[in-house]
Amino acid sequence: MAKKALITGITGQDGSYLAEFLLEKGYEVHGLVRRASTLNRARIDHLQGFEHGENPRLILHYGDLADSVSLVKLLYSLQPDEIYNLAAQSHVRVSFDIPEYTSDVTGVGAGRILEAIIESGIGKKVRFYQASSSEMFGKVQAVPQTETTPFYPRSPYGCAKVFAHWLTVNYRESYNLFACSGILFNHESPRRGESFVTRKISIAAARIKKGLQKELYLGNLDAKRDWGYAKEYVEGMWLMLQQDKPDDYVLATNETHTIEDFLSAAFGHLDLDWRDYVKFDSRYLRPAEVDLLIGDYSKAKRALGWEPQTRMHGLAKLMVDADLAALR
Ligand code: NAP
Ligand code: G4F
Repeated sequence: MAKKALITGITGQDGSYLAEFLLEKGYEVHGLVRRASTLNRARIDHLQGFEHGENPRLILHYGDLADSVSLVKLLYSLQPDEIYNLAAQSHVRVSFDIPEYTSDVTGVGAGRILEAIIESGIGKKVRFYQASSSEMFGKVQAVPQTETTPFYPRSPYGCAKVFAHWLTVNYRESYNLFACSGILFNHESPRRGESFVTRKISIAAARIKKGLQKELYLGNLDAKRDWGYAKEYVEGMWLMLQQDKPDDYVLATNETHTIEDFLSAAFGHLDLDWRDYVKFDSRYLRPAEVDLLIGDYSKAKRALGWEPQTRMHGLAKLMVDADLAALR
C-alpha cells in the first residue's frame, strides 16, 4: 500500500516541490490548505486534480495551524505515515508587524500538530518533520553554523522558530516520537514568494530587461545569506524521515553572498548593471538584522548522503530565466 504523507504549507514554495517529489516516489499526498477568498494554489495546479478527482493521490483538506481541533480530526481520520510541517507565517520583516500572529502560527502551530499527533493516537508510527530555520542563529555565535551552534534569534519569526524547534526536540524526548528538525538555510526558486529578496530581484531584472520597470527599491544590501535551490532541499527533508533514528540536520551550501552579489549575478546575467536601477527604501529595513549566515551541511552529507548541487550564481540565473520566460 502507498505510504501516506501530510504536508502543511503545501501551497507554499517548499510544499509544492515536496508534493511533487513524494508523488514521484509513489506516496499518497495529503495537503492542509487554509481557506482564502481566492484560490492560491498556483504552485500545485500542475499536479492537478485534488478537487476534480483527476489525481487521486493528491488530496487537499481545509484546516489551519491556528485551529487545533481541525488538526486532531484530520490526523485521526488520515493516520498518515509522515507529516511535514512546512506551514508558517514565513516572512521575517512582516513578523515585526504581526508578532503575535507569527508566534501563534509559526511557533505554537508546531505545538498544535505535535499535540494532535499524541491526541490522535498516531505517535507510535508517524514520522514528523519540522521546518526549522537558519534564522534561529540570528546574531551568529559561530561561523559557519552547525546543528550545535547556539541560537540567538533576531526577529519574532526567529523566536517562534526556536520555540517550535525546541518543542520538537521535547516531544521526541518526552514521547519517543520520531520527530526531526531540518535547520534549512535560505533556499529559493522560481516559486519563491515575490516579496523575498531573491525573487524580488529576479522579477525586477526580467521586467527591466523587457522595458516594463525602471527602478527597484530595496533595503539593506550588505547582509550575507547562504542561498540554495529549494527543489534540492525537499529531498533532504524526506531523507531525514527515512533514517533509523530521528535527529536534526543543517541543509545549506556552505557559501555566503551579499544581496549585492545576488544583484550582480541576476542583473549581470541579462547584461545589465544593477547600480543603474536599484534605489534604497528604508521601509525594507528590519528593526534588527541578521548580518551573516553560512551553514555547515557536513552532518547531512555524512548521515543522509545529501549535498547541494546548485550554488548562488546558478540559482540567480535559473530564477531570472524563469521570470523572463514567464513574461514571454
Ligand atoms: P512559504 O512559501 O511562505 O509557504 C508557507 C506556507 O504556509 C503556505 O502554504 C501558506 O499557505 C501556509 N500557511 C501560512 N499560515 C498558515 C496557517 N495559519 N495554517 C495553515 N497553513 C498556513 O514558505 P516556504 O519558503 O515554502 O517555507 C516552508 C517552511 O520552511 C516555512 O515554515 C518556513 O518558515 C521554513 N523555512 C523556509 C526557508 C526558506 O528559505 N524558504 C528557510 C528555512 C525555513 P497560503 O498559501 O494559504 O499562504
Ligand atoms: O529574502 P529575505 O526576506 O529572507 P530572510 O529574511 O533571510 O528569511 C528567509 O530565510 C529564512 C532562513 O534564514 C527563512 F527562515 C525565512 O522564512 C525566509 O524564507 O531577506 C534576505 C535579506 C535580509 O537581510 C533583508 O534585510 O535581504 C535583505 N533585503 C534587502 N532588501 C530585503 C530587501 N529583503 C526583502 N524581503 N525585501 C527587500 O526589499
